[in-house]
Parts: sequence; structure tokens; C-alpha cells
Amino acid sequence: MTTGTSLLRVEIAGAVAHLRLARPAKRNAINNTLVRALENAFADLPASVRAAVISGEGEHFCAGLDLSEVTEQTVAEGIHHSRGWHAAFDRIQFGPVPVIAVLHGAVVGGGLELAATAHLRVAEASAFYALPEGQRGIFVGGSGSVRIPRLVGVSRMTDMMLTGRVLDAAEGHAAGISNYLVGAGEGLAKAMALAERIARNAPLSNYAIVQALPRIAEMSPSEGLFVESLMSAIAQGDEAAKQRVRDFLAKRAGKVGDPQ
Ligand code: 1HE
Repeated sequence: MTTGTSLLRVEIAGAVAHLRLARPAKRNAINNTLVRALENAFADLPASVRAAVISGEGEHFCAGLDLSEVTEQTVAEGIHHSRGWHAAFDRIQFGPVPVIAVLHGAVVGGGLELAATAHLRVAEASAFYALPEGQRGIFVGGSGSVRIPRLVGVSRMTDMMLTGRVLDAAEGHAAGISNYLVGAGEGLAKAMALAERIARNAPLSNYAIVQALPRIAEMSPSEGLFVESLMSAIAQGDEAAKQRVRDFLAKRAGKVGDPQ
């Protein structure tokens, strides 16, 4: 099934949704229409979808904020604009399913913010990462100051913003941006294979991983351990978990390391 808008194509095949930024002439720069389309697409994912992949059409993943939309903004409009990105990106990170981003070419500014919102990132060798906000006289507004340091650390992000430093795919991988680094043109197939694998997990287990894990990581150890106990008991109490554990004990399920 193919849906979406002219700027965001959504294809659903089985349990995996593939969302493609479809504005290659503008290097997939994110304008207000595209940010709303992302928000709506994640809000409207059918219940049959168990994992999602985001990629970009053309030579680049995403050139960030559409700069043509910000030149005439007032301060108040700027705040609303940024909060609109936050709402959309929260829909992605705290939506119902794990999300994998496929990165190639420019992953810059708001494009890196979008990539950091996904749960996993597959980068092709062409990917490069930059935060040109410093150069443009602006600041990150699409959740970058919250999400990007959690991948690369405040120090590296400060360097990228102050100096305009560009990380290539290998440097980005070493810095913690990508989880998987693959060759040219291999990113989508890798991400789809990961999504298919993830989609076979128990849905409640995936939900706990994307919803509870990042929140627990922000809690004090005492609160985190308490919430962990609740989440783990809820997940274990689900029939899907009980069946999987019974299957393992009856030697009907694979061992760690078996081919998936
Ligand atoms: C754009 C944008 C954009 C391209 N907004 N129109 N982001 C940036 O500062 C990145 C700016 N873009 C670039 O540095 C380059 O475009 C790229 C390195 C990404 C790609 O270069 P290239 O040679 O393949 O493409 P190009 O010729 O520069 O651009 C093609 C067209 O896309 C051109 O428009 P055209 O009408 O002349 O064909 C560009 O103007 C247009 N284009 N990028 C608008 N970003 C929520 S806060 C987030 C804050 C930020 O994201 S700041 C970082 C913004």
C-alpha cells in the first residue's frame, strides 16, 4: 500500500512501513508541510505495522530546515516553529514502533536532528554530518540539543556547531551516530532487513525498548530501577513473552547467535 503526500511517500509492505522524504530537488530540506506530513504519518500508522524505515530520495538524506521559510519569522513564530518540530519528532521517537533511518549524502542540521530521533541508524559510505546552524546564525530547533548529545556527546556537538566541522561516514560511525555502516546503495536493504527482524519481536517488548529504555536512562538510579521492575513484569506477563520462553525451554526457539 502506498500513501503519504507529495513530499513524503509512505509504503507499507507487511509489518514494515517505509517513509521516504521525497523532495530531492531541495535535498529533502524539511519545510512546514513535510514536518506535518511526518507527524501525521507516524500518528496514522496502521496497527499492523511493527517497524518503520525512513530514507531520503536522491543524493542526500536531508539538508535540514528549509531555510527559505525562516527569513521572515518573528521570535514568537520561531518558538512555535521549533515546538512544531518537537511535536512531530516526539511522534517518531515515542510512537508505537521502532524506527530505523537510512543515512546517505548530507545529514545536516535538521536532517541530523531527524536521524537522531530514529531508534537506529544505518549509514552508507557517502553519509556526512554537519550542524551548520552556527554558520547560518541560528541554533538547533528540532530537538538537536537534546537528542544529538545523547549520541555524540556535548563536546563533539559543540565542535560541530562552533567550527562547522563535517564528519564523514567513518567519523560519524566512530562518534556514535550510526549503528551500522554499509557500502553505497546498501543502506535501504540493510534497514529493511533489520526492520523485518525487529518486527518479529513481541510487540510489547519492542514498545518497552523504545518507550521505557530512553526514559529510564534519564531517571535517577533508584527511580529507574523501580520503573524497570514494573516494565519487566508487564512485558513478562504478556502471553507473547510466556510463549517465547516456553518455546525456548522446549527447544523450539533459536539460541543466541543462530542465523535469524
Ligand atoms: C535548500 C536547502 C535548505 C538545499 N533549505 N533550500 N541546512 C543547511 O545549511 C544546508 C544547506 N544545504 C547545503 O549545504 C547543500 O545544499 C547540500 C550540501 C545539502 C547539498 O549540496 P548540492 O550541491 O547537492 O545542492 P545545492 O545546489 O546546494 O542545492 C540544491 C537546491 O536545494 C538549491 O535550490 P535551487 O532552487 O537553487 O535548485 C538549494 O537552495 C536547495 N537547498 N538545502 C532550503 N536547507 C529546526 S532547526 C534546524 C536548523 C537547520 O537545519 S540549519 C541547517 C540548514
